[in-house]
Amino acid sequence: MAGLATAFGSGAMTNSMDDIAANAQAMFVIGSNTTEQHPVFGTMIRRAVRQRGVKLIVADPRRIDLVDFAVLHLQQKPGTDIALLNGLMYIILEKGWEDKEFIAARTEGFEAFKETVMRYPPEKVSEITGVPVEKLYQAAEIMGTVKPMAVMWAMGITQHIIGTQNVLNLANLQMLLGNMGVPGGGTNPLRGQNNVQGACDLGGLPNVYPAYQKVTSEEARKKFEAAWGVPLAPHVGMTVTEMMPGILEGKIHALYILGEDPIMSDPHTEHIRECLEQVDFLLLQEIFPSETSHYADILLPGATFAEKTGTFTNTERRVQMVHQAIEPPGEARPDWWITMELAKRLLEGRVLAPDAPYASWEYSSTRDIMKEINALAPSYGGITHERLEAGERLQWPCPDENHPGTPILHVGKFARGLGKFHPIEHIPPAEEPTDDYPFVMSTGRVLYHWHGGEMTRRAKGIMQVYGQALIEINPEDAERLGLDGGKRVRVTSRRGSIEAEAWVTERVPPGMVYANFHFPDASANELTQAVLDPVAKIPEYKVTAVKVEVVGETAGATRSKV
Ligand SMILES: Nc1nc2c(c(=O)[nH]1)N[C@H]1C(S)=C(S)[C@@H](COP(=O)(O)OP(=O)(O)OC[C@H]3O[C@@H](n4cnc5c(=O)[nH]c(N)nc54)[C@H](O)[C@@H]3O)O[C@H]1N2
Ligand SMILES: Nc1nc2c(c(=O)[nH]1)N[C@H]1C(S)=C(S)[C@@H](COP(=O)(O)OP(=O)(O)OC[C@H]3O[C@@H](n4cnc5c(=O)[nH]c(N)nc54)[C@H](O)[C@@H]3O)O[C@H]1N2
Ligand SMILES: [Mo]
Repeated sequence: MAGLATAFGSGAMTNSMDDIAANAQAMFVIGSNTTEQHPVFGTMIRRAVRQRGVKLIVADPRRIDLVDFAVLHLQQKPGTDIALLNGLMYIILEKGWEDKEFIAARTEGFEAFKETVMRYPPEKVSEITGVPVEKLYQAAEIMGTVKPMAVMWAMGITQHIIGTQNVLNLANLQMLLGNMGVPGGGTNPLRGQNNVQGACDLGGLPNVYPAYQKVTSEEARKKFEAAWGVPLAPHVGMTVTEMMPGILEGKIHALYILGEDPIMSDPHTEHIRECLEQVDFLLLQEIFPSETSHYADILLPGATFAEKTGTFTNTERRVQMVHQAIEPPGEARPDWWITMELAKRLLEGRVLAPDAPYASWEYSSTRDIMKEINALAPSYGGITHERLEAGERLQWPCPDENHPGTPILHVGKFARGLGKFHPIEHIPPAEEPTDDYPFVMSTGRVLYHWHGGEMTRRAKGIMQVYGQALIEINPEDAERLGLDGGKRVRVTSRRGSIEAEAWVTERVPPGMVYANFHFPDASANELTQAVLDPVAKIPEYKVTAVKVEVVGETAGATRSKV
């Protein structure tokens, strides 16, 4: 839930959910299992389709539930989104459906981009992606003629070595169509953790201070040094995915982990075990004795969301108040309080300028912390507890007390001036199927569980509905392997092996299996590998080459539908 130093996810929605639900005429959902992972917005999308006849296109290697509401399902092979998008943009250009006025007035770099796209004719794209040429034409026609179209994506787009390029290519698509800065359009990454947006906004990243002020900017550094009264490092820090191997390289000696469960959620679990065994000191701040707690030297009990007061910033940059409903049990304390007490002890005698306005670490509540945020993070300047308490629905940027907040970004102008087209070439995933590992495994979540399952596996009702890991496999493959529906499978990659019950289902195409990381005894991360996107440092969780074997009978019959 906290996910503070996380490398996952990127950017922010340019449009709000209400706006998209009310104004989009077409929607393109790519790499987002919206009804299971963002059920509130998923419901809004379904309603828009049913009540307003919105044309929904879903691009996902799996037949997810949202496909039932789509006019078109593009079922690309995992890791081929660049080729897919280039192919669609090729057709849009071929037919003259691009927004010439928008391109001329608001963008740059179009010619170089066009040159690249023109190397992706539909036949070639169909070969790379497995999507029939005819469907490419149908999709391009909807995109080119139905305006505005909103694009939504999630981890199916970002968890690749080409995650950043996928995102840039979706921005290319929306600029090409002139769908930026308008109601019902935009580029809309659906953020995952309930406060991952807030954590990034407030500097929970290695390269920025609060409100994305760069650590490498001398001006920004001076500003925060003056505010906090301590010297600050002028260089970019490490992401989680760099810290873990950093332990074995002798670069990292101690870890302070708040609300992350790397044994469950980081790629290649065996490697993570080795790293956590090696690290000299591990301080873990948790609400439960998680799988990672076995490696902790000290466990500090945090209070849960219901036991503390503060704000969460959601996927559409909206800051929301949450009030304490119950008392924390035992010695549990709110995370901010624990961090404050640690900081006071660490900084004793070390603050150079004790008179600096925020040097003391004296906060009596999150209201005090918000005042500091208002003063130091310009986009949060006017988002006060008082206004939120009064019921205002504020989305940043909201620079001052009189500002109403900003529901849509980039109206009239992009943050950097002109929007830049980026030429993007297809790069295959790091691991492709071979004779030894003939299946592609993709990984993700199910509706009923939350990541490592530390919270959801402790809920009896949920365990009654979904009580063990299931591996999704296509009926054709199941038959070929001799899997009659009542058997377990062993899935093996170059890094490890898991055994679990198979869920024989048309949700996955032949040649693909889908696994989750909700259960420690069969976590997909035993198999995944820590290859990273070079920019965002996000691991390629969505493509792993595996083999699948049948291992024997199970007691109960396998469900065909959960
Ligand atoms: N119930 C529940 N809800 C959650 C969470 C949870 O654990 N449980 N976690 C939250 C968090 S932190 C996050 S980040 C979000 C994640 O939300 P999502 O990203 O929607 O969820 P995922 O299950 O990771 O996978 C998304 C989709 O990507 C598809 N996919 C796989 N490979 C590819 C590919 O190569 N290209 C494309 N285009 N698609 C591909 C998968 O088939 C899947 O349908 O969910 C949030 N919501
Ligand atoms: N194979 C595979 N692996 C993945 C992904 C994937 O799609 N496939 N997705 C990745 C993504 S997008 C994400 S976001 C990560 C998520 O990975 P994690 O962040 O590790 O998972 P969570 O279960 O959300 O949270 C971790 C811990 O926070 C604790 N916690 C909850 N509330 C609080 C609180 O208020 N205070 C404190 N101190 N602790 C709290 C919970 O008990 C839990 O053990 O997983 C990543 N791993
Ligand atoms: Mo996430």
